[in-house]
Amino acid sequence: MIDDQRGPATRAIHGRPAPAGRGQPLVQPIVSATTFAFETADELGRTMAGELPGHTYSRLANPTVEEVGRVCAELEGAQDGQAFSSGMAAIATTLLSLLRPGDRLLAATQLYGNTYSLIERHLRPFGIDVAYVDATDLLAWEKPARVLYAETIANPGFPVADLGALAQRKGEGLLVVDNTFASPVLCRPLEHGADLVCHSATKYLNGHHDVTAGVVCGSRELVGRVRDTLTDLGGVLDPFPAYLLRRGLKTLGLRVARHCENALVLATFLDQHPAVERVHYAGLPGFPQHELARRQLDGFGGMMAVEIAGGREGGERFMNGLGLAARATSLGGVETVVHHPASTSHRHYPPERLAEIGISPGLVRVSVGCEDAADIVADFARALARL
Ligand code: 4LM
Repeated sequence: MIDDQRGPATRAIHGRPAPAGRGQPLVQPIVSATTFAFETADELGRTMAGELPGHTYSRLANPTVEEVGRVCAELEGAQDGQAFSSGMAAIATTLLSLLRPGDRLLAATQLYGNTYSLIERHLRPFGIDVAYVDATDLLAWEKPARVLYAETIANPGFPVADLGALAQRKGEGLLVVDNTFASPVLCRPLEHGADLVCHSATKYLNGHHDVTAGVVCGSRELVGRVRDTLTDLGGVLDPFPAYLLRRGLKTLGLRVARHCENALVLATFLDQHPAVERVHYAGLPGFPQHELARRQLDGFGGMMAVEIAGGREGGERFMNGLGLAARATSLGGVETVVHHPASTSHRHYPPERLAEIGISPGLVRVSVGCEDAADIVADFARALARL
């Protein structure tokens, strides 16, 4: 962890101090070159070997992409950060760099669907010993494991992982946390004892539903290990989306504050509506882990789920009645979107397992955007009135 007294909005806008010198570009330019030329063959060889500083080939390192890693590291209070071509590339590369056949992976029961299928379809067949435990069952996390893996606010039911308590139970293992739903504005897992933090930067970090990217932050040593694996696997971010992501990051503080404000207004409205059976939102006093969320997060975030009477059919009718909110998968952008986890983001889970982890067939997930709160509420009120 590094000590930086600046607030998250300042860190997101300014990143790490720029190099000294007059006439420096205020924003990071797009360096589209895949390869870099040197005066001598020896210089090229020594730079590639890491003996001299500099760039040689963009799969190994690219200045525009590096800037994203630096800003995210700054936001997470990490020594180092690395950008990837997607959140899944970040997660897969991280887990493959840390685990070997025979190692145990202890993972939370509620995870994004493709993280679950990465574990089941790829890591388990390669000889990783996988066990799932409820994020809230702290005793279960005491089993020795090489890697402990959880999401800060889990997708899609939102149980909040007590990161400090998990860190105390990790023993010799490494705690890896997917911080996508919280964003570093609301939670910095390294402050609670995590070793590595992953993000789907496709969501809040970029924030505009127009870039697919991922990020990993942590100590120089661990991120270096992940970066070595990335060089072999190749899931690198391209400089053009890296530029957009860097631009999106500048408004992260503003956007997350607005997402939180709007979500609390919408959750309070839905919670009192007779057609809504249940609202899952960490900011509501009745949420099972409201106190933990209050302690660990600097805000309750923009994600919630609602259960409407009538199961899957009721949920679909409700979704189809919305006008402002888009029916779309993904989350964390300025536009409000709704989706049905059981048929989209979590379709990889067998139905009985979804039931076990509390994801009902009618659950509708809402990613509350940055529109005017009154317009979002009016849209949901109209859709509920039509049921
Ligand atoms: C979704 N999620 O839920 P890329 N980690 C978390 C996620 O929610 C996601 C990823 C990683 C959704 C996508 C369709 C907690 C994705 C994967 O899509 O590979 O950037 O991130 O709707």
